[in-house]
Amino acid sequence: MKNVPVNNYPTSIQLDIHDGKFEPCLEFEQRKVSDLAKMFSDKAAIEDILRRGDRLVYEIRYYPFFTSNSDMALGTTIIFPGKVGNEYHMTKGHFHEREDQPEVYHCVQGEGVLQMMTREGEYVSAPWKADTITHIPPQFAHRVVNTGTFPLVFVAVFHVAAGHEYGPIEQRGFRYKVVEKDGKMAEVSNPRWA
Ligand code: PAN
Ligand code: ZN
Repeated sequence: MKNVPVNNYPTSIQLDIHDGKFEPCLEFEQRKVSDLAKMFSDKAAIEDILRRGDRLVYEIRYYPFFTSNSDMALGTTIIFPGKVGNEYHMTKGHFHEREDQPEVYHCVQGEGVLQMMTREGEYVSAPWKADTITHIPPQFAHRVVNTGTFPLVFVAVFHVAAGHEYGPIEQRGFRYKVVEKDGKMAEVSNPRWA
């Protein structure tokens, strides 16, 4: 993270739980269907969306609390409702590069699923609704899926030094995919793990 001031004093920020916004926001990122082309499995659905001009899936806002000797950070993510094929909108998902770095996620609005998985493929999913808080141990990759019809907003607390590793999830995804089936949310086996 660039241009982040060091501040050795306590800091408070005010969050809008409806859209995950806060001021000042030190880093802002948007991820579109094109950025998640390796994550969603229905390639024809992706091409169709891209032909019509791409689509925003989620936004991330970061506030790193850098002091002289610590790097705790806050991130808020808003995942807009929608599907690519039958797969619900979701974050890319990643492992932390450092094996001693856990994370806490707090869902402040919406409903969905937090998927977690070790490198060996041990899979745990947590059903999510407003005010579900989940501790993600260091060895678990993590991805949030919005299965509702409203934006899902969550707050993440982590150390910047944790680092993000996206490669393994880009290559194989999680063991299960979260899809709409017969009008309902379902977790179905991911063929890339067969
Ligand atoms: C979060 C995530 C954020 C976006 O801040 O980075 O929700 O998800 P992806 O990074 O998977 O696109 C976090 O887990 N930080 O460690
Ligand atoms: Zn993380």
